[in-house]
Amino acid sequence: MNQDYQLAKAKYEALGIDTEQVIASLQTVPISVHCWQGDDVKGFDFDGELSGGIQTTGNYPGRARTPEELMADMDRVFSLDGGAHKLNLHACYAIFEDGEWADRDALMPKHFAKWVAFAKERGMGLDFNPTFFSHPKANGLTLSSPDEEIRRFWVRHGQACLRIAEYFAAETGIPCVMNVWIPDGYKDIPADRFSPRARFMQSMDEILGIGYDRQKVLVCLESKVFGIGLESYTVGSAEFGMGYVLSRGIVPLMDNGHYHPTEMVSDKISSMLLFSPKLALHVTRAVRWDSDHVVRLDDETMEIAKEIVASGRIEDVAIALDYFDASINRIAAWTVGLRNFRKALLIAMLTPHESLKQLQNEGRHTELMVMQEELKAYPWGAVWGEYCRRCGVKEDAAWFDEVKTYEKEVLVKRS
Ligand code: RNT
Ligand code: ZN
Repeated sequence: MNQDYQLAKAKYEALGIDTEQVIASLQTVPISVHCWQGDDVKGFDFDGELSGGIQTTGNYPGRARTPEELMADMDRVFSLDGGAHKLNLHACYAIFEDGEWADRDALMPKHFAKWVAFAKERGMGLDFNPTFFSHPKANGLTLSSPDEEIRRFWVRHGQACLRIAEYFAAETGIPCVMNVWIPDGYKDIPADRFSPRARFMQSMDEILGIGYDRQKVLVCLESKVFGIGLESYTVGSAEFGMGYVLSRGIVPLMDNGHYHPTEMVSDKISSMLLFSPKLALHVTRAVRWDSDHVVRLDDETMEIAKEIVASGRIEDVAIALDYFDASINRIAAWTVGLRNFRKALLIAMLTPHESLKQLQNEGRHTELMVMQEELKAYPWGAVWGEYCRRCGVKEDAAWFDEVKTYEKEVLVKRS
């Protein structure tokens, strides 16, 4: 056994933590990997601009242009992080064959058969997202549109996606998280804030109204505070989202880029878990705005992981990544964020939560702070190294050599 790991193991043992058990359980935590980091959220069904108030910046070479390229790139990413994964798809990643094409309201399971085969071969589950943006009918409002034809179109899209999510769950045998996020909102002060929200509520009810197996599909609703060009009003605000999910018994999804800058998702997790049996997260990094930068191992990332682990409810939390950086090697961007959240979970699992809770309960706040700060210097890196070795992945930046080779041999040849 590696000597660094031996020493670390003993150090954690003194805190009452069994690193062997931690290593075993970290491997089983699925992190849902977002396909859209690989191609700058373009998808395969339309050739237009990314819309909906989200943006990728940069034109680093090597963007995946086809399903085959995207799959190959994702395989690279999966091979560089030890542990369970899910593959997170958007509806716009439908794969059409033999010149066939279907609009969003006519998507069918068969348009995702190749993704299902990909996931099954790798023994992983699939998550899904209807795509309410980057479409000619998404120039204004979608599910909250006052234009009944447009609104109905997007309701049909949501319903079609629900059927596809059921198909994913049935095929893989793993429940599918289906997340609804709509970009609907206004740049400037609206005359009527009420009606779009009432229509969104009605549309969501119509989507859920077709019925689905709640054990197999976890429908989520992701709220947001604003988007680019949608600064003054967001239909699916935090209050709308919370009211809707709790009253309909679906799952809240919190994206940590979707709140005011001093609001912390880490502080919201415990409240949501008290009122909702399940919770879903989009782990991202907002720099000054919802910029979707690569997830770093920063304080909030670690605090989010700590809250998940300390709650004792990790099984009830669906963890997904959500960012898109086109200014750096996309495989590295994916991998850094994925490994970082895995590291954050490891650090959280190596924390003696019970004894820290006791210090809090006994009012020993000085000692609590001392311990919290001292723990930061504990040798979690040695446990990470051992974890990676056991998973057969590179423990340090050596993984980047593989990415560099792939860039040279594959990515730069895409133009
Ligand atoms: C947008 C939301 C949403 C998207 C993806 C592509 O602000 O975060 O989750 O990023 O659906
Ligand atoms: Zn998100």
